[in-house]
Amino acid sequence: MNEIVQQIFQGIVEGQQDIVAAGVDAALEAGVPARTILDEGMLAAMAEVGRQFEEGECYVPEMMVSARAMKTGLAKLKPSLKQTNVQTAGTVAVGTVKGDLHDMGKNLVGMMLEGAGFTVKDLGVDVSPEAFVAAADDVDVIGLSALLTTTMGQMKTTLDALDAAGKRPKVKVIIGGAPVTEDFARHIGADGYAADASRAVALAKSLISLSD
Ligand code: B12
Repeated sequence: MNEIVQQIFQGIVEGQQDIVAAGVDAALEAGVPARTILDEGMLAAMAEVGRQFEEGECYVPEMMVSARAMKTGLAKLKPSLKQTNVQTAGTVAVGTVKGDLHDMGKNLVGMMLEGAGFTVKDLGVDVSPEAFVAAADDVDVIGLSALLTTTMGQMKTTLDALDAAGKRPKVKVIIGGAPVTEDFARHIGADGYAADASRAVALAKSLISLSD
């Protein structure tokens, strides 16, 4: 791994915002591609934090400082991830479902969609089914994010609410988040699932072109 990328990785695992911010600046300046910084430095570091939490090597406070360091790095990286400015491909509302406060995956998906030319409405975290229903009229696609097995059920509740409000025919619903699978998406009747932000972009594009 590139030395600066290694520093970013370590900075996120140890929750050192300043090191991460300086590392991202230095890596970009040295010509390291934004995708390498994201994949090998930042996402790999969050996966390591998740592993440590699971194995009892770190606890929620450590996870929070790592998350803060990751957010600082993502903010620095955002302009480079969005560089491809093309014309609007459609409008997507993204949100993390009710009861769930994890927002980095959702933010990243939003950023990459924007980079690909979509207009993105960020509904935030802990979003109620009613709020997703209210957003449905103005968008082509709704992206639901869930990181907890206990909140995945909210995805089905949200789909049911959209259905009950008569919005399902006009809006495509895509889902994602660490515990979510393709099978689960099919089971609850979502229009698609993507494992990461790049695939989310490809999925949103394909669903919009299908509905043209
Ligand atoms: C950081 C973190 C936190 C931070 C969140 C900060 C924030 N602002 O987001 C804090 C400390 C607040 C937190 C709290 C909790 N957390 Co937490 N957290 C994590 C951690 C380490 C990383 C998550 C992350 O940001 N990853 C990086 C992002 C970029 O990846 P991602 O979210 O997976 O997103 C990618 C894809 O999934 C996909 N994607 C995501 N969303 C969407 C949406 C769409 C539409 C699409 C198409 C794709 C897509 O694309 C993204 C980009 O590639 C994970 C571990 C892990 N392996 O996931 C645990 C983890 C999710 N947390 C866990 C737990 C248990 C909790 C708590 C319950 C802990 C507690 N006892 O309080 C609380 C719950 C709070 C709540 N109500 O939400 C567990 C969940 C276990 C389970 N099976 O349910 C995990 C898996 C840790 C573990 N290994 O045990 N957490």
